[in-house]
Amino acid sequence: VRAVADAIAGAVHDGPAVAEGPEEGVPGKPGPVSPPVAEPTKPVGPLPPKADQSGPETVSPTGQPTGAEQARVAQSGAYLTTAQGTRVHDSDHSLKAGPRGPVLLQDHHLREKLMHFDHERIPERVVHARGSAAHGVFRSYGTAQGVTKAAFLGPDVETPVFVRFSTVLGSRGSADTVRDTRGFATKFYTEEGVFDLVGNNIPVFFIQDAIKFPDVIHAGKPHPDREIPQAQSAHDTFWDFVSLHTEATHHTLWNMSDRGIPRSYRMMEGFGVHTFRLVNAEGVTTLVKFHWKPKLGVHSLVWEEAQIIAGVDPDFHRRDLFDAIEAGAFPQWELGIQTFPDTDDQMFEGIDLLDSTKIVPEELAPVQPLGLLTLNKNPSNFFAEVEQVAFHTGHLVPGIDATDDPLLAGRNFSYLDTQISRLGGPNFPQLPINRTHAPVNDMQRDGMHQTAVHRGAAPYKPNSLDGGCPFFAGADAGAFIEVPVEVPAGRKVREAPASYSDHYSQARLFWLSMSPVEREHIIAAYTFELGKCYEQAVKERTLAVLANVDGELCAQVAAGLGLPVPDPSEPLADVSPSPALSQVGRTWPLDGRVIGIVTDGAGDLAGVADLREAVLDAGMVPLVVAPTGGVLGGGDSPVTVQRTFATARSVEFDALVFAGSPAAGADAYGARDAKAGHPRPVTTDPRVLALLIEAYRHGKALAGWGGARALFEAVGVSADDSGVVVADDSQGVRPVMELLAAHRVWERFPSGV
Ligand code: HDE
Repeated sequence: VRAVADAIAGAVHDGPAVAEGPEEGVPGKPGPVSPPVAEPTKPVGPLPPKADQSGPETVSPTGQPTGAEQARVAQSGAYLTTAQGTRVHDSDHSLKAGPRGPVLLQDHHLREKLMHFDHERIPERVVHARGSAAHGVFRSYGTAQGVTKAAFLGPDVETPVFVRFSTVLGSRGSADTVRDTRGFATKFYTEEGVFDLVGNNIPVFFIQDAIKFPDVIHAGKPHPDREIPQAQSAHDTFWDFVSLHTEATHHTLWNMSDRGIPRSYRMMEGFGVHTFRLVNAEGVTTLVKFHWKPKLGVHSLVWEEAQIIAGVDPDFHRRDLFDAIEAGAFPQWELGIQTFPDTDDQMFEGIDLLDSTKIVPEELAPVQPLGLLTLNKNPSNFFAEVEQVAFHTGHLVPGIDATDDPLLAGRNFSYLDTQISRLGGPNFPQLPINRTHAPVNDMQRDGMHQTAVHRGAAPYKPNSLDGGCPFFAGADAGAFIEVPVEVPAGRKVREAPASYSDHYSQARLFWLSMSPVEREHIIAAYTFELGKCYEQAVKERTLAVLANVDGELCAQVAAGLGLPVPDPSEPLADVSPSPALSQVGRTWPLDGRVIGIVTDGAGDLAGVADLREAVLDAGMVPLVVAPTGGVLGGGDSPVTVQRTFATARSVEFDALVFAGSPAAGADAYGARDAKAGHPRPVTTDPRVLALLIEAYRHGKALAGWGGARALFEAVGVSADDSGVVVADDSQGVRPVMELLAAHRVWERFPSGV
């Protein structure tokens, strides 16, 4: 084989691949031909697939390796081939009748290559199109055994998972940091089949009944005539809908809060939203709500930051997740449940558990931890895994069942349905990322994109021709048996229960639970979004909605819009705040936080190197910013530059440290005059000033030594301000790291951004 391969390689590399070049400039005589493109390296096999990314065995009729081996078969051998496995000797030129002649239809390689390319795209998800994902493992504590018989929730059981995070409204190529709800969908490959927990980072939804889903999404998506704005709720149709359809008020308030602009997927909570029904080995049922709690805490961007990032780095969240996992800083979440007795009315403390616009405050029902999720592996191929993964609320395992939440019922229909058009047929469970890790023996046959070669003559039941196989399982053999709950009898109606008409009490509860800075952000968000609307009636109607939530909120937004403050149309709800809803006031681990170290490239480089090490030791990411790229200094501690004044922007850092030349003052950060090759007498580089001013405005910790004081003063930042550390050397600025535990310097707000 090697000899044949070498011979072919020789023919390609060394032999005359194209006929002798015709003469130039002679009419009727062909001109010279371009030489074949040389390979840059010697032939080697493809990269091995990452471990454990394949599904169970499928059967090949010819005995070729399948299942776990399939990835290798899809891409093996050192030589380029057609899809039929025929080796290709040229993929750069079409087959032509002479170098300037017409292209020949017999060129199968050209035809196949273009045909495949023409069909590379599939429809993007109708919602949640923009997302990114990672593999991981869920380790159960075993604490849920009293309430569920789900095997993957037994003590110390480890289950492989795949988690996809997403925005909702934007297209596949839209920016990550737009104001929106985020999806948090988890596929557990359990031994009893796949369990999908298809949740969001916001615990409530805009609508109570799935029949309204097309309405809310049509309102939020770009206007159908001009297809703008992309990935935004700041437009007339969205606000038109949510001001008319007031059950959306609670979710909208969450979107306008800091929860609508997360700092990172790693720093988001997740919620199952609906109430689910767990059943234990004795058949006893419990109603529950699922929660994911991030180990790094729940943190957000500020709005101006989110807007800047959408231009500077639209892949900010995707990059953050990928980089953290590549660096070994594996993000973790604890899965927990709130539990409620499975009463006939399915109410808890006056809260309707079947109404997905309501939460149950954690102070009334604490979240009880069940296990730990760790994301530890990035996908190998974005399309095959992140695009082709198909979640479904109906993918349940024994011990976990649905409730009669009408929103959940609609979802249980919709997720299966959507895959038919998105993934092109009914066989999407056979795609590697969707394959269950449990044995499959269904009687589904044929269909588009069938990849299995099923055996047997009797894909029906009952049968005697295949020996009766496969057999039904009882509960003792791990069958999924729907919990036989009583269904309330009644007339067929298109109605909702009376409790569903409470649209404001929990919006008010959320508002009252916010700290002053979080309230300021909510007011600013409403003022921004409504300020982007053109229709006066839409703005006025939204103010009428806000009047029923809180007078101060309504008055402040009205002031920003220059509109009168309406009176509430109903009494304000008498509710108690839930302190657990606020993101401010606690401290969190520092892992993976990004600290920019800005140097003029010539100053205290030993100090920069020393600080870099200290940041790394603390589990954070130091990024050195200098006037130009390359390596600074030399000797024992050269410093590699990661960002230049041209590529750095404050928004990618959680804190900035300015390491100037001792006593050089503000001028230390000037740009170099490339022509002269030496620091020119500077006025301070405006890009450095922008770094500093933005970081200050966004409540980020700042520090500096050796002239930083003068630089800070040049932009009106005092060394005595909260969150500013000025010292004599790199050792002295280290306390800046501790400031990150609170995420931001909250004392700098309200700031007007
Ligand atoms: Fe979804 N939703 N949804 N949704 N949803 C989809 O399924 C739908 C709802 C959520 O990363 C679609 O495969 C209906 C609530 C996530 O692949 C679609 C209703 C919650 C994702 C669909 C809802 C979600 C989706 C589009 C109202 C939070 C991304 C593509 C009854 C609990 C999953 C797809 C991924 C995706 C329908 C409401 C979460 C069309 C009809 C509530 C995280 O089937």
